Amino acid sequence: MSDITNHLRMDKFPHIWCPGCGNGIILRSVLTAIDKLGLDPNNVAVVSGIGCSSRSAGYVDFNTVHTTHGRAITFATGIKMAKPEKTVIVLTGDGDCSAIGGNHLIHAARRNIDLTVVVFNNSIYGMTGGQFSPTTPQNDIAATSPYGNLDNSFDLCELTRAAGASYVARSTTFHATQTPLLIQKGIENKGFSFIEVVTACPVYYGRLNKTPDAVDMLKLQRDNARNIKQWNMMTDEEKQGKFVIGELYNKPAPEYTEKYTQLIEREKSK
Ligand SMILES: Cc1ncc(C[n+]2csc(CCOP(=O)(O)OP(=O)(O)O)c2C)c(N)n1
Ligand code: SF4
Repeated sequence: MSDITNHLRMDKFPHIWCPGCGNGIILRSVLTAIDKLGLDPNNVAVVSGIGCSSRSAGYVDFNTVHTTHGRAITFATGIKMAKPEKTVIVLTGDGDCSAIGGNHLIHAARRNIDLTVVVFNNSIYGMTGGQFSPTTPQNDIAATSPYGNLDNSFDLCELTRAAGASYVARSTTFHATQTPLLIQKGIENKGFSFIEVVTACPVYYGRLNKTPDAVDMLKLQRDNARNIKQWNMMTDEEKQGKFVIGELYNKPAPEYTEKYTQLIEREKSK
């Protein structure tokens, strides 16, 4: 295995992330997965939107596009359609991909287009100062819900699975050794792969919700995550306050750019 720092643009450092932020752990997992697969960096495109998490695309030495807030998946779709041979990876935040970008997320999943989407789910808008996002748990505090969030939150894995993703997984920044393997399998899947990584924003989410310490936030991930095998044997009562991690769905299905190429070939041959 080579040194993954070879994939970093060191001239872009120091990074913008706060001490204790989980984003670096996730970026390392992405680079480890790419490295394990031995992908040629020239054949990898990394696309992001806007947010603390989305800043990742600027730090990695592949073909990269740091796009507009919420539109990472649309740019990635265009890249994949034009260059189906490329490995296209989207690095996005929960706000970026499921609020303003929620429409693009479900339709990319519905098409089963060959993208690997890694969402850095810190349950809040970090970059803009702690507004609630579609994954902020109900009753939690955010800058825009000082008396508690009224909204139900999205389970992003269930959402993308229902929309048509062929590979769905969840991990946390505490489970840092498991995450690269799940991303690796997502990249290998020929279709829409969605990997949610639960992460910590101690500065906004943590501070507003009585867990300002980054280590305490990691301990919560450790204590509340249950592996899929264990999860499947738990009662509904035991599942309260817990969440499932691991490979949640993996069922190959016809992929969009392949179907598109076949359609062109078929029409040309007429
Ligand atoms: C069209 C548009 N709307 C709003 C914004 C402001 N904005 C920038 S980042 C962001 C939220 C980021 O949250 P998330 O995607 O969860 O990423 P995080 O910063 O938490 O990693 C918002 C609302 C913007 N840049 N562009
Ligand atoms: S504001 Fe939160 S998400 Fe953004 S860099 Fe700081 S800790 Fe990370």
